[in-house]
Amino acid sequence: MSKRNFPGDPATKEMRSVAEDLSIETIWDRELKQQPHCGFGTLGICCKNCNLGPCRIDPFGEGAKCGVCGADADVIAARNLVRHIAAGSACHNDHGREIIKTLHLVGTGKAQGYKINDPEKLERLAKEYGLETSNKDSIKLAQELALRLFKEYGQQDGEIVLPKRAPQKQFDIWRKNNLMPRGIDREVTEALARTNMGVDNDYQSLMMHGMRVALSDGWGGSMIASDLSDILFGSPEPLRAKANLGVLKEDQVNIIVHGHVPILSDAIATASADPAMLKLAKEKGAAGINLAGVCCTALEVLSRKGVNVAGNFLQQELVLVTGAVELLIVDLQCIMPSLPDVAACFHTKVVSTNPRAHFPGSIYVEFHEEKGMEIARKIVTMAIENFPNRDKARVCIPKESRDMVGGFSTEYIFKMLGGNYRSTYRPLNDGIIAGRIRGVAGVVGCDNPKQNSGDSHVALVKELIKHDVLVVQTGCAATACAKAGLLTPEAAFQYAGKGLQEICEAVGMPPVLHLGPCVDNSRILTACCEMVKEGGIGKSLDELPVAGVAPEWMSEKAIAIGWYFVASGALVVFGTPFPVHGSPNMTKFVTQDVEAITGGKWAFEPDPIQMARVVIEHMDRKRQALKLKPMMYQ
Ligand code: BF8
Repeated sequence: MSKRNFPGDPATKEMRSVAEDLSIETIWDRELKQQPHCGFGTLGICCKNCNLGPCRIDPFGEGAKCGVCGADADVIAARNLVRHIAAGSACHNDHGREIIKTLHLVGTGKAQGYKINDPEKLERLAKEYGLETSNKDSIKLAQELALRLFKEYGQQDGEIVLPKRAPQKQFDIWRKNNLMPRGIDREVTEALARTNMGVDNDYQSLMMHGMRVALSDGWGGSMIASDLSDILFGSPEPLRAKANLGVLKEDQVNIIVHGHVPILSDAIATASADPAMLKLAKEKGAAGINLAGVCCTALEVLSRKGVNVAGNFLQQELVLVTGAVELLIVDLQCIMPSLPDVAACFHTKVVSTNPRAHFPGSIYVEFHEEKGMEIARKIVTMAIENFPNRDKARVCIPKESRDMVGGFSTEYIFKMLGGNYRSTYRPLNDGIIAGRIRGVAGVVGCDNPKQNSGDSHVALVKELIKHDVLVVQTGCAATACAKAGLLTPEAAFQYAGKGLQEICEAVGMPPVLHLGPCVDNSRILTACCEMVKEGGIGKSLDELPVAGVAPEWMSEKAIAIGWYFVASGALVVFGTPFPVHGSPNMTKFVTQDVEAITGGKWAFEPDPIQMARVVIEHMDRKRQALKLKPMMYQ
């Protein structure tokens, strides 16, 4: 193994060295070539929305203070930011749309290999949407609910339904400030229209709409995606698995699922366990079929099927550098265009599957739910048949993988805290009231070579749990901490403060709860609603001692998520700012002024220990405002 001092976990370090020795370019090499990153882009003050430009604002000297059309730094930064929010929300909302489509196909008997796995949740959701549920079987209800949800996507006026889950005070804030999403697709479309040259030229008005777009994601598309995924693929319950590149197996056919939408990965998981497939694998000389995942789709099949996680965002190329992957199957989102080039250095096949996401150099096998199992078996067969092509001499699988527990959900937290007979959030609220738990922090988002390649998450989360902050996680941040062993009950004894430790011990839970992929950030919203409902720690989300942090964010989806939390009353801390600092007014709006509107606001802090400080101080302020007891052990 190399002695080169790369950041990241041990398996990442090892495989980066291997990649370097093989002259395989990875994200870290490309990041270096981009330095220094464009200053105007970083500050958010370049505009290419029309052909009068591209324009840029001089933030320091005597140069241009507005673009050719007259837009100043405030308008340019706001327009750019709203477009980021719209793009991120569109990704989540489109993900939700895909799952509604599957629900509809199940409801019309056309989806091969899919069924209703959680009929009670289906009924609950149908009732929330005002559907008559009595005397209807799940299939009929699935069809009706799918049509109702499609309608909400295309709705032009009124309000979407799920914000009703929020506490009344929050709901009233959204109504009073005209922040309530009217339809899911409508808000994204309007964002693109408003940010055209010469439409909305007021940065505050633009940002108000940006928040409405983000809310249509968090309380709309993402929440629908999470609920329907539970209904179709099963509501998660905690299960043990492993995380990091060491989950690959030298003697088995290794198949990696990568992307986001669980429709495909669920079918691949079923096909990989098919006895006929296993028999074929043995005939080809393999001891079995090993399915593992990368990025959020990994976390979908982890949460429901206990499939191991091979890696997070930054490790997607390194998985291939092991030389042990027969087939990488991708759908969409967060998939590096470089993957077919890395795969071409080995025998690995890359199969792309979604008509929205094409990858030159990959084999395209279009996925349709109507023939889901048939296509999944075809892809798994391609992987098995590729096993004899593996060059064993080039295989290098790091040993490193860590035990983890995944599969927590808003509903399971009820059961876990209260037991089967007295499902309740009471012990969590009591823990906060008594000063055993300081508050709850969502540590979420991507890993980024600009930051510390995953190390920031680990340092931040250790610091938070040491100060009795219960941490909930999703996405690549969760994988980063899983790789450091923080997602096990045992981690409480090693890293948590005494108060949090006592709660973890009593309940038998880890100090860091894995809530799933990024769309499941909506579970954090609903868990916060349950905390308010349980009583004693405030009447709305902005009164709770909670915060969201994304130390290494990179995706526009992260901006959308952060904004739906801020619009829902939370403090959100990003490791690096999104591009607004070229506009002092926008910077003030996002870090201060917005608080008077929604109760939430942004902070930016690169150092993980300082980041924890910002969160802890915020929680202490909220605790003081609620007149809660001082922390029990600090
Ligand atoms: O949606 S955490 S790198 S994989 S954007 Fe992407 Fe970021 Fe990972 Fe999932 Ni979320």
